[in-house]
Amino acid sequence: MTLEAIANELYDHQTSAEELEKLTLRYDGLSVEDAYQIQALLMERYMRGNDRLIGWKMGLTSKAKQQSVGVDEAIYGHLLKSMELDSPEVSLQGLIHPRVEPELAFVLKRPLEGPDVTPRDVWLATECIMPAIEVIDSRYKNFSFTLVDVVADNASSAKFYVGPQAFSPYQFQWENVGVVMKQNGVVVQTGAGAAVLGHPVHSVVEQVRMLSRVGKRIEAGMLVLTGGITEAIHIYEGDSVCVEFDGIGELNLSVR
Ligand code: 0L1
Ligand code: MG
Repeated sequence: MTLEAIANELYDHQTSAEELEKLTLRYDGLSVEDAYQIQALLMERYMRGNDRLIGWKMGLTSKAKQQSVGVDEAIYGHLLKSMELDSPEVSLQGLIHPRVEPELAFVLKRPLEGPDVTPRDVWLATECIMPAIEVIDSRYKNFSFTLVDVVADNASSAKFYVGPQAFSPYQFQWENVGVVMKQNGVVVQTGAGAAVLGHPVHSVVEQVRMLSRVGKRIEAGMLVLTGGITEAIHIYEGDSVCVEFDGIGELNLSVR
């Protein structure tokens, strides 16, 4: 089986919302580098259609999430235009077993590249920070995977919603911004920006470094979803999810 054939298999399952067995149960010897190549081929397939790359996302950025998958590194994925929700409503159609998590999105005004990027470079290149909700959806049975599987599946990316209000990068100490997530009025998760690699700016640094290993960079105008501030929660038809970001307002997502 070629990496291209595996990417096509994932494409078919992502677009038909049908679960599949883990790749690592079926194909021997896939490396994390192979998995990122599969991810890139998968994204090229979407972009050969009418889609385009609008940003990047970091995943597994909290110690708790890394432990639950048994890894000690964060991962990245591509964000395509088709994943962006233009209103705070998500349809379950086309999704398998979605979960949502609160995130902070960095929006860049200048490109960022290279292995030596620092938080200072990120601040200089950041136009604004916006609260967001990511809808993740693993294509694997029971939402169960290894590092290789989840990287190949574009880091479980499915949909995301970015709130309408942008904030100055200097307005808050983002690691201290608290988050309360409610599902149908009941508090289900709490966290703070520090859950994301100690500070969400480190997530953008890591994203740039990881991309530099494959000769890529983040372009001006793109956004970076920096990683879940809390654990992700399962969502069901009719749910309403409210995420209160301390000092910067709330986002409300309806599930249809
Ligand atoms: O956005 C994320 O943190 C998802 C990373 C992949 C792990 C998962 O699906 O929970
Ligand atoms: Mg995420």
